[in-house]
Amino acid sequence: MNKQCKGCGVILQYTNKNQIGYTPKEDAQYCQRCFRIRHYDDVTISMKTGIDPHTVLEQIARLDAMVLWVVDLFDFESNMIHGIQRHLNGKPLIMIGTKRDLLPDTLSNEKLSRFIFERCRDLGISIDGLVICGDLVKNAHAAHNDSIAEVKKAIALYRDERDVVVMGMANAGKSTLLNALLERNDLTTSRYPGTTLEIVNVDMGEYILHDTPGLTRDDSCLTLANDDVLKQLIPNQRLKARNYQLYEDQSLAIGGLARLDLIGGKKVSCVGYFSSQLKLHRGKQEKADALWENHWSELLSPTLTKEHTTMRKYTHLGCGEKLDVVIHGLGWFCISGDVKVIHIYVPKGVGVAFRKAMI
Ligand SMILES: Nc1nc2c(ncn2[C@@H]2O[C@H](COP(=O)(O)OP(=O)(O)OP(=O)(O)O)[C@@H](O)[C@H]2O)c(=O)[nH]1
Ligand SMILES: [Mg+2]
Repeated sequence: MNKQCKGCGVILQYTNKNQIGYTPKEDAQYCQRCFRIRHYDDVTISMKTGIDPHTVLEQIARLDAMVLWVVDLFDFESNMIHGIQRHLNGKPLIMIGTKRDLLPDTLSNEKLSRFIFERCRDLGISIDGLVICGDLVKNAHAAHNDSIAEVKKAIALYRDERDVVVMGMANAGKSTLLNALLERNDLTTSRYPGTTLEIVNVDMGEYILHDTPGLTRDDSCLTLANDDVLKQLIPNQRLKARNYQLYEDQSLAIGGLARLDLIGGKKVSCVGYFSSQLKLHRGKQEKADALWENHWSELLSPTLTKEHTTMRKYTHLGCGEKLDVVIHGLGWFCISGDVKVIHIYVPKGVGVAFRKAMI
């Protein structure tokens, strides 16, 4: 009988070293890829774009289960799945916002919840409940962390004799959440998207808990970046607000990845929320083109591509009370003040969203 890898769900095979599912040992519980991720943090075969999201959604739709929709709070915009309800055949849908520990602790959970419900409403997404979680990697069961207790409460409230399926975008923290619920690190997790490859069924006694492969989107930096750049994009510690007070036209470059121009303001506040491993360069807007031309991929690094890319420009007029300019998979700027025109330049293919501020 076909045996599944306990960590990623792939069917184990013993013949082809270069194909997923390979293990040399017939009695192994994990494939060699999982073994290497778990012991050496080394992904031998990247499956970042190798999983078909439509098939995964169809498999989820067929399950008789309530849904825990895991959403990375740092990468909230690209974790949104428009029309998610359509795919779920009326299953109860609870959003689990993860990685709360990466967001500034000056942001209260109340304010964050308000933001999430409003943003979902604006995007036409309706959820039955919300649990905000964080610090699940090392401190899931620490006395101060009630995340897992809250998730269990939500399961008890909505399960109604059904099973439970955990779904969401790749890298959102689904398998980490399952391990925390299980209190065992059975499922393979990694900092690279595309770790879980097939649905994994975990017997919880009263019900089956299904882990699922993450969905991917083509317009996220997480999908487009190579592994070296990925390491720098994904924050590994709490975000520090990078504050800029601007009194004239200015430009901010996030390495060689993206550029923000703020024009026509006499007093503008701009706060960047990006991984601390990324350098932000601030300068006069009139010199920004030359800086980009002459220093792209050297001073301005990392970059998404090796070639000098044509950047796509998005424009927003004014910023209302407070506006977030979000770059999918990368982070966001929060802008307030009397700015007239905002330009954001991103490599072709990368998505941008403008939203009412989260923080
Ligand atoms: N800071 C922080 N990181 C987390 C948390 N939960 C998960 N992560 C990290 O997020 C990354 C992805 O976690 P996984 O559990 O593998 O994510 P996944 O959703 O199962 O990913 P796929 O299987 O690729 O779809 C790993 O580097 C985790 O350590 C959390 O609560 N806080
Ligand atoms: Mg996973």
